[in-house]
Amino acid sequence: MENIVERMLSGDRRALARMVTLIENEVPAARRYLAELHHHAGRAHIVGVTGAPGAGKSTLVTHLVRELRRRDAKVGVVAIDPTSPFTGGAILGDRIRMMELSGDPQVFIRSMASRGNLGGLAASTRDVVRAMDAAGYNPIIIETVGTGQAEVEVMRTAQSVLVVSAPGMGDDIQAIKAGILEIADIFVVTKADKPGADQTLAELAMLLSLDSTRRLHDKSLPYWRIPVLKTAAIKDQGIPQVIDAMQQHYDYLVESGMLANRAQRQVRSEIQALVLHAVVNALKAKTTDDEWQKLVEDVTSRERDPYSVASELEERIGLRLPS
Ligand SMILES: Nc1nc2c(ncn2[C@@H]2O[C@H](COP(=O)(O)OP(=O)(O)OP(=O)(O)O)[C@@H](O)[C@H]2O)c(=O)[nH]1
Ligand SMILES: [Mg+2]
Repeated sequence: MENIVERMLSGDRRALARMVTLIENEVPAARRYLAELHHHAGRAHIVGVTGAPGAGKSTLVTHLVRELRRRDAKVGVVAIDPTSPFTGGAILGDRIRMMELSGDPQVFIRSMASRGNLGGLAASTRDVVRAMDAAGYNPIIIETVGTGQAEVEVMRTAQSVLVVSAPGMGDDIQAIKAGILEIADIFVVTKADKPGADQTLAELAMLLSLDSTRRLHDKSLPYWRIPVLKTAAIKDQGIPQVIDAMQQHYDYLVESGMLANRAQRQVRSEIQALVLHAVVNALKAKTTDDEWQKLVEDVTSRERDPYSVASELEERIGLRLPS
């Protein structure tokens, strides 16, 4: 069998699909393949789409992909945990619409379950994006539900983040106030065919004007004014404008040097996370559950202190010389 990496690089979709499965299952060989793929990645524009359950993210993504295909792009989509408990019946229709797109050889769509730990999801998303990027997909869109810590973590992989809200979801604005404003590069008010869209638009514009003073502090840098756009996906309205804004944001990132900056920050934290992961695994391999229990009890009862216990374990995995 020809090398899976070579097959992927020559455009074999089944090889890419298999690679994604290897990544999701955390198969050790995936790491070796990813090391090779890394040298071929770095060309794709990575776009995150996030927002409350049912805000219209998948519908928007489906229409964005169609428009990108009209513009002749080869598009990748990673949908994380698309089975939101909130929208119930909508999910199936949604998936079917996305499946229609996946009949197109220039579109690669993959859903990923948001099981496992926080860091784990962010790491596998990053690796899946790396694989799609190496395979020539550009842009790559990541859809995540909600505004929790896991999603914010996943959104770090994205270079441009679209925050989606629908009219008449008052909680949405609250969620945005609670932190998502920090990561938004573009706002999209979906379902503009419904009443209340203009009010949502006005509320967002208001929030942004309050926030803009903070962003203007460094006058030497080019300034990105966060656009607030509206779409009515079911009427196919507003979609090209969203694609244009994505492209403009990418250009801004390149011109301001932010793209390179972000890439460096990410690489640094990725390497740190890999080392940390190895340390945790080494610790697990060298300590039994009973031992852990005993150590925890000793510290809790104050017979021992956490520092000397940590020193002892560091010695055991070779991080510290015996004292
Ligand atoms: N009227 C109207 N309805 C829309 C529009 N976009 C999406 N919807 C509907 O809103 C519902 C939710 O849309 P989705 O695209 O599944 O939303 P989502 O944010 O991906 O949902 P989750 O992934 O479950 O969080 C569906 O019933 C869509 O048909 C729109 O532009 N106008
Ligand atoms: Mg969805």
